[in-house]
Amino acid sequence: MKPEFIAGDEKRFFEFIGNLQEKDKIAIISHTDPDGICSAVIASRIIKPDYIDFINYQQGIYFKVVENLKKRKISKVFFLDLVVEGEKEAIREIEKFAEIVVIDHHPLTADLNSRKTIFLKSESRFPATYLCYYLFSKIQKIPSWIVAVGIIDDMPQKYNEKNCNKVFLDFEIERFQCDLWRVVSDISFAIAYFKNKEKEVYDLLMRARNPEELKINEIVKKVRKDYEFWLDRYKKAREVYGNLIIFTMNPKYAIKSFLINKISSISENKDKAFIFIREEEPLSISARCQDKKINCPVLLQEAVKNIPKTQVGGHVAAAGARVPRKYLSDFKKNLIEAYKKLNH
Ligand SMILES: [Mn+2]
Repeated sequence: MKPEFIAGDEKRFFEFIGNLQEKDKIAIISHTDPDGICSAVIASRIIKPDYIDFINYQQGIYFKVVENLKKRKISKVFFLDLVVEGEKEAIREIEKFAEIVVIDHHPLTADLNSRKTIFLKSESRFPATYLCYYLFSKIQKIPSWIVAVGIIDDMPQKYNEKNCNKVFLDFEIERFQCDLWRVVSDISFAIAYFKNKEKEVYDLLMRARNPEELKINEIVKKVRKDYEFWLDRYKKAREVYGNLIIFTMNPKYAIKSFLINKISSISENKDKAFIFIREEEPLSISARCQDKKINCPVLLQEAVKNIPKTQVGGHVAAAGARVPRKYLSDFKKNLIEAYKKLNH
């Protein structure tokens, strides 16, 4: 399956890679999820970055990124699995001192190709890991299990415990014998464990020649215990309002997205809307509706109405929000009403 780029020119990418010089200072900025981390690992095998950082979208984050790149005298920047179209100003600022490659698959909102920027964008259905594999494996062989992990995690509607090995055939990646599902969930747990220190997971993946060499059993055990506890709580304590399901949780590790992805992608749950709330300051809220009957950002936007200092973002089937903790009950009340309204 060859990815189709809806913006950008592959040829320019290969010229860019061919023109990299010893004196270049290279940075990779990638997304904090498995797709982003695996993308960074694949790219790093070939371009040997001097600086690497993992970010998640939040207000003002690109301002910090620009400062960091400047300070480190970076001359080439790779943005992977990140939406940068809303950050035109930051991109134009970076172009004053560096050249840029963007490889992404989130919905296209603007074409940022310029003399200094190679902006490669595909449709959402091709994970960034796969785009990186497709491009970089033309230069050097890439270990297939790392590619498989990134793709599977990005496609919870398609891959599960039983069919995950199909990824090798579906994406024409060389088969690798291992308990692939186990590796995928172990990596997700490791990311939860190292929340905000995702580079640790990247380093583990860079060092390991095969999944056995990851040696993360102890870490995984801790997070899995937390995960199983909250999965059990979910079964007993979730609030059900027709097809709207709300669950408030207070886990030790960052397992909320993993749990909501797992539960919402079960086939009998496809028509339901899920809202998981992590009790921290501010509340961290995830919304999922796999069949897209409910538009998640619209639902959340309605639910934060009249609540100060909130943030909402995301895609139709998966979105997130931040709400000050003291407004938990207002948020829930609004949410139930908004759901009723949107479901009619
Ligand atoms: Mn992705």
